[in-house]
Amino acid sequence: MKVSLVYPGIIGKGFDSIGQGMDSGWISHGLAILAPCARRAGHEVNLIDLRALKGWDHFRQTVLERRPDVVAVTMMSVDYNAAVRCLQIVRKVDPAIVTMVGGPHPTILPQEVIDLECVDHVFMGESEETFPRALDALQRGEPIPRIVPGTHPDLDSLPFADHDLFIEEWRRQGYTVTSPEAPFVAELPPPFVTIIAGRGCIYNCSYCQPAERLLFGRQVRRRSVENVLAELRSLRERYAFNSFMFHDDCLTEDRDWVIAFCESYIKEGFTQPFFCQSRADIIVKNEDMVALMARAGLRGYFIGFESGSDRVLRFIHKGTRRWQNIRAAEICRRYGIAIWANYMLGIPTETKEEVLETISMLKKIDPDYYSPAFYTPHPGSDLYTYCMENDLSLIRNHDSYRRNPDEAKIKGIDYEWLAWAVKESQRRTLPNRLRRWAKANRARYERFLRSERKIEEIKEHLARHRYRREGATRTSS
Ligand code: B12
Ligand code: SF4
Repeated sequence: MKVSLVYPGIIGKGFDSIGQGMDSGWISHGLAILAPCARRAGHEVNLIDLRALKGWDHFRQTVLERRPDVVAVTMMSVDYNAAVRCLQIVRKVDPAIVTMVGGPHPTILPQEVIDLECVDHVFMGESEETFPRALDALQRGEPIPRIVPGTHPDLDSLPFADHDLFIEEWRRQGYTVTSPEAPFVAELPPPFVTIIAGRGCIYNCSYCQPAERLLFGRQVRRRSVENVLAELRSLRERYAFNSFMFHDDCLTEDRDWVIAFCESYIKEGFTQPFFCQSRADIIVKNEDMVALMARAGLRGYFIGFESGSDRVLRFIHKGTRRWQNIRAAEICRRYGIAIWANYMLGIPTETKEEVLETISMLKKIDPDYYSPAFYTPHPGSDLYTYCMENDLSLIRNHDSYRRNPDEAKIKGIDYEWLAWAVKESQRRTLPNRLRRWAKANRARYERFLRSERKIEEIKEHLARHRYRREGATRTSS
């Protein structure tokens, strides 16, 4: 079968935006793994990435040129409109093309997608086994169900994510790609790549779960350390990457795995810095693990602090406390680990006083990167159900599933005041500004001292060389 996979993620930066930050500079691991799985079964696969196209006419034209038997689109809730438009265009271009859709949104709300006239088959959950099997069945002319349930494959048996699926398509569309994926912080120099070591999450945050479990099951499955290192070796050979990021929801949840990985990473001679996601409670309970990670190359954690109010943290079932958030930041500072702070404002039931507690917590944490969000009810999460039951959601369009703090999401919340709170949460205190200035300038001063020492060494070396030459000349004369 000739298959065109479609990545519809234009909600962030739009068409023609490759390379612009994480929204438009990162690959989709879902598609990047499904491609080699389908190829392994003998199917021909290409990618259409809307972010690399000029607009809808360009998409139509590309489908006409590629002439696929199957178009398979991935879909987060936020991608719904773009994904559906793709499928409608495909239907018009050639009704004989079989259309498939998978990913988080169809897994969580399959009925919303299967009712669409432009969709033939909906895949739920992980599809490395079911997708090629369905393509095989189609090829043999056998029927496949309209809704295909997922499986939970053994992760070590899967092929590595095919970064080239994306890079080659971006190049084909005229982009010069110097880094496989877009680096996003100063600590991670290009060439930069992302990888995933496992799937699932044991925690129960009510703004997220049970959606994660619907996708990946109740058990967290992690690839073996050796399997992840083998992928890193192959990425090093292919792209000579200088830094990377783990996409795992919470890599540090499995302490033994992390320790084994860090020890092997160091032993193998890898020195590339990396970021990963973690939680405040884990950092506080495992300072020795944090120290080892820093020694191995960890340069930053994404941490979901979410709120500075213990009541709100309890309400969202975060399982962390305000003091842990602040202590975790102190530990990160001790080991030179940058903090990417994820936090939400406008959570249902949250008072202005509680928002102020989040602001005061952030002043203490002083993160390197602020990532504020207006709480957004996502389908498949307990808090979404709570919002629906209490008629709180203002979301009328899938485009609004972005968490960006620029749009009202929940009834009864004073978003004008919250806009002030977002700004205020990112205003550093004077002592923090001074501390950062001193740190930045100490680094600059140390660089100056190092270059001065180097110049002195060169001068000495030249003087010795001249002395030997002149000495030799005098002896021979
Ligand atoms: C990395 C990541 C990102 C990255 C990169 C995304 C990318 N290019 O893929 C960034 C940071 C950019 C990002 C952004 C956002 N993300 Co995000 N992200 C993730 C994360 C942590 C990992 C994704 C991943 O690679 N998973 C591993 C792969 C293997 O799984 P997969 O993609 O689901 O694919 C498998 C199946 O779903 C299925 N499948 C997928 N597609 C298809 C298609 C077909 C045809 C078939 C047959 C099967 C199939 O098979 C695949 C293999 O098993 C997930 C959480 C998670 N653990 O998955 C959240 C997650 C996907 N993100 C989420 C959200 C909400 C967002 C944002 C909206 C947040 C925001 N800023 O507002 C944005 C929107 C991005 C956009 N489109 O503009 C939600 C989605 C929830 C939902 N209902 O849609 C998730 C689930 C996190 C969560 N629990 O809330 N994200
Ligand atoms: S928010 Fe993060 S830690 Fe909480 S359940 Fe979701 S993936 Fe797990």
